[in-house]
Amino acid sequence: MTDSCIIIPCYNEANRLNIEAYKTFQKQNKSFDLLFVNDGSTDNTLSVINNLKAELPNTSILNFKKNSGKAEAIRQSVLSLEYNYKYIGYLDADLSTPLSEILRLLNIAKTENKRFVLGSRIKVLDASIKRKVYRHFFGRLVATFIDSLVLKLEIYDTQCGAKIINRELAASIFKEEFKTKWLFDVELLARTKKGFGIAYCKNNILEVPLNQWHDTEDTRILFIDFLKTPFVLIKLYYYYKQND
Ligand SMILES: Nc1nc2c(ncn2[C@@H]2O[C@H](COP(=O)(O)OP(=O)(O)O)[C@@H](O)[C@H]2O)c(=O)[nH]1
Ligand SMILES: [Mg+2]
Repeated sequence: MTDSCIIIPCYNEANRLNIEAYKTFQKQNKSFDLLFVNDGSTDNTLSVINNLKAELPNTSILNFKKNSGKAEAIRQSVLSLEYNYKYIGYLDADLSTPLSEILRLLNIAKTENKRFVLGSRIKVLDASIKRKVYRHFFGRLVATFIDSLVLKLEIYDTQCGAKIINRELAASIFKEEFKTKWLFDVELLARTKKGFGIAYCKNNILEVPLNQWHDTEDTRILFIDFLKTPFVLIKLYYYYKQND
């Protein structure tokens, strides 16, 4: 057991999981534990991750019979973790953010003593950030509203699926059920701000530009959920509104 655990939410990932990438990385770097969470998949994700676990060091599995969505699955996983972890993280199963990058975020959290480290997809010359043009465009539009309407923390990218959070902070911000399905990362930040204040956020949250992020072909997000985004943002605005 290490001092950090990275949660990998999996919903129908049997064909998308890059087994070799997980094997190669985890055998070479035993820097964190991996927790694969199967969230009521209807394909054979469970047997794929069971096979993976048999070959990988520091790996465990949580299996939910019924699908409850990424936010709730990660919440339940965080709440189930042992107290001896210092850091908890999560990462998309398709490795859009590679494992080497989540390790870099973890090391930054440790050396810079930060409690919430966010991977950020900023397209700059020497980074390899590949997102389809329409996803980049809508992603930036939503991100702009998220920060200017809900958070007001000057965060560029809340929606990247790679995060590292100090365990004590995580225990507090994952305690209550989320109000939304796909914007729970925003809720985590809004809860940090509401619970600990803006000065705490400025000192303890760090956004780190990723060197590599590659979109994979398909997505589990339904078009209908995407259409609902403006209404969800308004809901979040009213729910987490503060006098600041
Ligand atoms: N636990 C759980 N994870 C999910 C669910 N839907 C998607 N995910 C996971 O969330 C991550 C991101 O999903 P993806 O479809 O790649 O979303 P995108 O990259 O934002 O388009 C992947 O690890 C998925 O397996 C769900 O219903 N439950
Ligand atoms: Mg993806």
